[in-house]
Amino acid sequence: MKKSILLLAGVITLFACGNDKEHQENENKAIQDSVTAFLTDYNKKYQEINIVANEASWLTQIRIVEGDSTNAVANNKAQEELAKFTGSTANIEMATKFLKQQDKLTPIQVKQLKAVLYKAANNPETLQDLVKTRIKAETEQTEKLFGFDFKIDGKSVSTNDIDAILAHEKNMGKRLKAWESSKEVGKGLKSGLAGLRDLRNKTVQGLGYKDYFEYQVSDYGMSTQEMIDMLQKFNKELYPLFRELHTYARYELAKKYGEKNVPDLIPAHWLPNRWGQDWSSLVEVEGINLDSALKTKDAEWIVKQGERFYVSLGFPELPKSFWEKSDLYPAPADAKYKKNNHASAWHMDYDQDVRSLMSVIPNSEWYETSHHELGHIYYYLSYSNPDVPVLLREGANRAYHEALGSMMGMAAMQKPFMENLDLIPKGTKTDEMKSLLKEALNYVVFIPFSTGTMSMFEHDLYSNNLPVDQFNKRWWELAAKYQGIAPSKERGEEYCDAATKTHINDDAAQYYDYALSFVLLFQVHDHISKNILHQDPHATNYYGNKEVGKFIAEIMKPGASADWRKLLKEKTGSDLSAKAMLDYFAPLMDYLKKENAGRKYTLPEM
Ligand code: X8Z
Ligand code: ZN
Repeated sequence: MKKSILLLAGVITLFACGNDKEHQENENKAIQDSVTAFLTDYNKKYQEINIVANEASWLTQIRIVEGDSTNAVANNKAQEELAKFTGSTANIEMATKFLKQQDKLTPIQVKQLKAVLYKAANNPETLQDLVKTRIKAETEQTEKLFGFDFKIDGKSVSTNDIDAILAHEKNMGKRLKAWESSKEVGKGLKSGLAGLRDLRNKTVQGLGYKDYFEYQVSDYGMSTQEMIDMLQKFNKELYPLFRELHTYARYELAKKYGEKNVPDLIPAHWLPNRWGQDWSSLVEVEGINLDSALKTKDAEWIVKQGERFYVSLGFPELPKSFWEKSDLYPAPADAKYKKNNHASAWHMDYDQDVRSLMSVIPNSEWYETSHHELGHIYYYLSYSNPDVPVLLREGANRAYHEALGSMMGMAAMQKPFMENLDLIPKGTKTDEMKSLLKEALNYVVFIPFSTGTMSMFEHDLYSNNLPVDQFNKRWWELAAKYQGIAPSKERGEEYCDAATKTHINDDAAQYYDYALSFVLLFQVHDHISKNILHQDPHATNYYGNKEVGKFIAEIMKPGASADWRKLLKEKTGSDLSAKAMLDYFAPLMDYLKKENAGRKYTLPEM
């Protein structure tokens, strides 16, 4: 008897459970349907408005004509429209309301709703006037930066001209002039930067972010402190090697320029890059001279070669419109306009309209950069598929977007790859340690710049409200501390050397993306080399390997619908870590210690 009562109770419970479950499922379905309706509409409008906004923005970057504000005015209007939509109170309220029931929604719905709120925070309707002012200030800043007429001895020069001087010129006077000329643009950007800092902070404070730095970092699902800790960790891990490189560079540069005194801090104009972020052209590896090999090619070959590489891995050819609509080469010297001289990749319509803005000339810098930009382009194309809603057509995180193209650029500069392309004769005997040194002067040297000088400056700027009369002082304090470099003479507050770096103006509070991307790219490269190619990570040839292509495409395809941490673990078996990068450069430590024996180290041991 008892048994049957129990049994009956069980049946009733089960029945009730079934009912409950069904009820719950119906309720969830109803909510999910309303969310789908909202998101379908949002995605469609977001895409439409972005097409107009991107087109307007594109024009302001490829054609900057002094005294002609047509493009700027049109751009401001288009950006305002986009801001009006993304920041609309109605959209914020809907997304917030739906997110209150997030346990009833699908993960991809939750991700999209969060993306709606994230985008809204940059443009809240409640702060419409502020947003409008910020948009105008941003357009003005970009025009000033890229409309600037760089001059040496009164003669206009391009940034490519300046870079060539810094890469090759041995005459110190000429180097200094080129470097100083490259910093003139900062003067006119200082007040704009201070204004933008305030406007950017105030807009995101509207939706509860402490400041713009915190806002940008939150895109990784991290707090400011977590990001700073991670950056410092990576910098610390690479520091012993950087310290050796710094010592090596001081002595080698002094030798190269015939300077008897080896300075404690490297004079900024001694270095082959305007910001000292890449010192690789300091070393030449006998037998591998990519720059001279590329002299026999033209600029178009460089970009086409990038495409051939991706196609060889199984990626599609670039859409015809890429070639028709991109702006890939420098403006002619006598052009009546200027263009943005920094490389970028554009996803115009969140679908197949992809473009790149570059100023490619046939040298190793642009060879690498072309691979980098095409990495963005193939990422765009990969996630533009029906499984990824428009709102999530972004990288798994921003660092992924930077990493994959940079990885292809690095792979395209390894010896077996270049032999395969006949960029160097097959069977060339080379000094492998020298090659590794050259690579370290690029990838390792970049870490203190990106984690330190750039990121700490922007953290000070946005989170600590750095006073405008300390911008330049702080910039050089950080450059000394992290990069071990210094200007040749005191640079007062009339300058704003930080603002000569593109990203400080138009990609604010995001430069750590690149630091993380370098760490990430070595992690992914390590996996590809060892587990797919079964080759030494120092000497790989990705070319034509469809397995490698498949692996990269699998990372790209889900875009931001993937959780970046899970994806990394799934794909490489580890969390984000500098281990692969450290392993890669480990053989250099002993070599450099020997080279540096008897030399004075001027960076602290730490
Ligand atoms: O800005 C870039 C890319 C933009 S898509 C060309 N990079 C950083 C820089 O130039 O400062 C690539 C690596 C570092
Ligand atoms: Zn990039």
